[in-house]
Amino acid sequence: MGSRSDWETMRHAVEVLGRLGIPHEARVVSAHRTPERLFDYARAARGRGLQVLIAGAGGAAHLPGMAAAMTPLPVLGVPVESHALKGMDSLLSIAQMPGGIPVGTLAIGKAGAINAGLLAAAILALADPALAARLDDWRAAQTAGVPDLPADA
Ligand code: RP5
Repeated sequence: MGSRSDWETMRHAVEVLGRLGIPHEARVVSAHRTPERLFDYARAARGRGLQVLIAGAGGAAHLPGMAAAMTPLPVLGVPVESHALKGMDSLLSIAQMPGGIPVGTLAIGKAGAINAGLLAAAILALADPALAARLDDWRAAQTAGVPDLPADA
């Protein structure tokens, strides 16, 4: 994530990864304030054995696109809700990548962070049957947890 201030959003991705038993790490890496840290992190990611990057940032959110430019790994972008423009700035700056360097962009805020975790899990599950089974169980539990009625009778 681009800042510690993004953690309140990005912790939801981390919670999903933890719940599904996926090894992960969380780091603050800013495209603007720590560009060399971003370069080092993205360039080393594949060699360190990372398989998917989730990049969350707000405002002029260059982080996911810059990360995607420097690694062949799939990069999932989470637009963090900004104060001034409610995350529309984040969404557009993450989603509107020029053809050639993709960022898989999720929804603004908490829902996007949760879904980034789930989408990362689905990508990893393609080559991990045990994780695929855990993801199936998670989805079945979610389905079972949806009540029929809108309120208690
Ligand atoms: C971005 O600027 C970060 O991703 C964050 O969403 C936003 C504001 O950062 P702070 O000023 O709160 O550190 O780079």
